[in-house]
Amino acid sequence: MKMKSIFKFSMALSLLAIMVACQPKQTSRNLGEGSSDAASRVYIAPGQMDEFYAFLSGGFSGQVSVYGLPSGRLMKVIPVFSVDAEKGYGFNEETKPLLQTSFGMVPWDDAHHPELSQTAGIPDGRWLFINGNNTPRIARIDLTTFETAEIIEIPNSGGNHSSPFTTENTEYVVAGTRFSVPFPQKDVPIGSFKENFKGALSFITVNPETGHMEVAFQVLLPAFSYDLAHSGKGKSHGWTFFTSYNTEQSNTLMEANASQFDKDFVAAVNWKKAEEYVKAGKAREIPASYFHNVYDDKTHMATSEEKKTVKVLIPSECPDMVYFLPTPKSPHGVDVDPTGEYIVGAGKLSADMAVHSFTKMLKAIENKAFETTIDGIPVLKYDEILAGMVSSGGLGPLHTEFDANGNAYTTFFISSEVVKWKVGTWEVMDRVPCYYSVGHLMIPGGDSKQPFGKYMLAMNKITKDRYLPTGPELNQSAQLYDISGDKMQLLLDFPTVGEPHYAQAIPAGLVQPKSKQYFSIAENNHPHVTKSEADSKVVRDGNIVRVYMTAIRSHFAPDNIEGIYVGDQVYFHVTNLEQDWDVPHGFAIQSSRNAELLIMPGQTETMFWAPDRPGVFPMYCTDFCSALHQEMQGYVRVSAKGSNVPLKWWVGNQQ
Ligand code: K7E
Ligand code: CUA
Repeated sequence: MKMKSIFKFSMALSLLAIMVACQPKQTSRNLGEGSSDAASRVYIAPGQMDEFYAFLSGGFSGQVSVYGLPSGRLMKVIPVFSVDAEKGYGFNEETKPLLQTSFGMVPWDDAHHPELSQTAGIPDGRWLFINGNNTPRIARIDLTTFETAEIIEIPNSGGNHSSPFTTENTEYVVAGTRFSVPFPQKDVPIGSFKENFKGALSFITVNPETGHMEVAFQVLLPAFSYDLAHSGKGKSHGWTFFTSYNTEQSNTLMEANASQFDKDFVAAVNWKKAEEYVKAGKAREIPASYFHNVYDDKTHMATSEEKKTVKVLIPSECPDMVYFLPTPKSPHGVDVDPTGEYIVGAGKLSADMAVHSFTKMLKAIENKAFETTIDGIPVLKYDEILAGMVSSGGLGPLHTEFDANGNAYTTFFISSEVVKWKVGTWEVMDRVPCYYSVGHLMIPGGDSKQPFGKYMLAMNKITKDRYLPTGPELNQSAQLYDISGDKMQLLLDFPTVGEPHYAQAIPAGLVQPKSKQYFSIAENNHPHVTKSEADSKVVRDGNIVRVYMTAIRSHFAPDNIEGIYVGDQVYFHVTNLEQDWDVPHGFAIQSSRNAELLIMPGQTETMFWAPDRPGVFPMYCTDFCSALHQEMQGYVRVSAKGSNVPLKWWVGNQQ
């Protein structure tokens, strides 16, 4: 820490250079790679703010974490698919519906790919989408509140991995199934994979005003594993590209059996054509069950709706809608360069990386240069669509992002490095090691039409000896590189929350001015809101007791309650009356089998409590809100069932 304060002074660099030069080689603290020069470039002085917001997926944590770049400072963890006790997410009554699915409430998921909404192909800072892989879902996070605003379940899918990857104007986010499943889902022998299983690619519309999602249609493809996707841009706007593996259609020992063929496919879906078919009534409306959950900022509640049908397009009935682009070998990522011309398929078992040309693809379609047809889907001739090969010498390519200067950056998992290459000439420009086993990488705006560039973040699966050991489980981590020069330079390591698969980053100025500070109490339409302390009350209806409670620095009203009985079902509807930034109040009561509430200014949240024994139980505010926060407390008296204690509540002397 002492080191850091030195950097406050402008002479820091030369001073440090002298110090290092004067010291013997064996220092107690090795400054490591990049050292002083790198440190100054990621150092954000206390009180200063970062240049970018970065949103990292939490992988199996089910959450999204928000970091500042270049500092790597963690600013928030946004709960999305997993319940989060810190924020009461999925514990309070208001957010529980967000986690509803056709299987009931599913309190966890595996969150992989954050994707910012775009306007004209450029991240616009309105929303962040992310897929839930395990119980197929897509979530939308509102970037004015940094909270999950909506989750939609994806029907007829098993593992929503190639998702959400928005189109140029956020017309759609997409969802391709990683595990093909019986279509429709039913009890069949697993061995009947080839006849009964299918792979659905879903297109989900996003309302340009509200952001609300709706499954517009699904395209039914053969039972392959649809791994990743990216939507076209510029000249390829109107198409979305999905990689596939297991075109062998095996259902066991996949590590060997799904690696037999020389090439698998990139499925190119012309979604504008698909829209025409839907309009022309070509879609089959089939029964389905999936949930659509929306949080409302005025009622401060989420509601769930079950959807019962979905529109499905069958490629054999809809010519010209889907093509297969042969791509070596079990491709993982598929990435489209900023011009929209080049489609990079990262064949993870292939030495070289095939880049397809969109222009050549259109020509091959026009010339009917087809190798064969699978279930009505033409397979284009590989040689006719190939733009070039990137021979990097790297092993295990996974993902590619782009900068604004015509360069691409690809991660190699096995050789644990990022390789920079020139789009168009396919020439390798630079390579840097990652510590270790890099998966995704991210450049701010690096999958958009206009990369913001400057930094590249590598997300590593294995960290081995990079941090102090923490038992058997070691953190995953991110590494920040400066890419503004010819050579990439490692600047910073920082540990992550969960396993980040992908990330997005955006200049702070596109998000920061819209950040909400509090909710208007006047506009609070929660059905159980209490808009002033005078309105606070306790209402009994049979064994259901509703406490209409307010919170303001530094007391609850009421803060004394009597006449609650064992067996009652108590709902604390707590409204935070504050109308100021950064003044949440918390709420907790002894023995509650719930998390706390964390109520933002102007918001109402509800805790359910079922007292199981007589006594007097304390409740208190959990968030240090003022000098008298510790005094923000009260009592609830619980009496035996059938006893005669009257219902009473008060604060101060107004008993
Ligand atoms: Cu995008 Cu990790 Cu889900 Cu590759 S996946 S690493
Ligand atoms: Cu309210 Cu502490």
